[in-house]
Amino acid sequence: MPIAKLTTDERKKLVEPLKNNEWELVDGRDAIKKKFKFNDFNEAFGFMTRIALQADKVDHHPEWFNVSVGAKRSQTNSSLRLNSILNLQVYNNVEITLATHECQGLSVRDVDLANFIDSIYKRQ
Ligand code: HBI
Repeated sequence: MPIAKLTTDERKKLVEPLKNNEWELVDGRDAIKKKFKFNDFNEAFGFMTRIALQADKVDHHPEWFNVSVGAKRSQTNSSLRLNSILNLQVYNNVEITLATHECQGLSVRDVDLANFIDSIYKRQ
C-alpha cells in the first residue's frame, strides 16, 4: 500500500500538537522541521544515534544537520579563532526536517518519527 499524504483533518489532529512543540512547517515544501540544542557534541550525537536506530527500524529517515551554534558564516576570522580557543565551536545543535519522499509530503510516518524524537529529547 502506498503511503498517503496527511488529510486536512489529520493535520489538525496530528501536526498542530507538533507545531505547539516547536516543530515548524518548511517554506515551499510539505515538510516539518525543528532545532534541538545540547550541551556538547557528545549529547547531540547520542541523540542522533538513537534516532538513527529508530529510523533503521521503521525504514523512515530524517534529513538533518549537526551544526555548531557559534560558527556562523557572518563571523569574522578573528571571532572564529576565539571560538576555537575558548572551545565554543561545539557541534551541539541538531536540525531535523521530516517528509515522506514516497508521497512527496507529510505522512503519518513523519508524525510518528517526530513524536519519537520529542520523546527522547531532554531539553537543556
Ligand atoms: N525516509 N523520509 C523518508 N521518506 C521516505 O519515503 C522513505 C524514507 N526511508 C526509506 C524509504 N522511504 C523506503 O521505504 C524507500 O526508499 C524504499
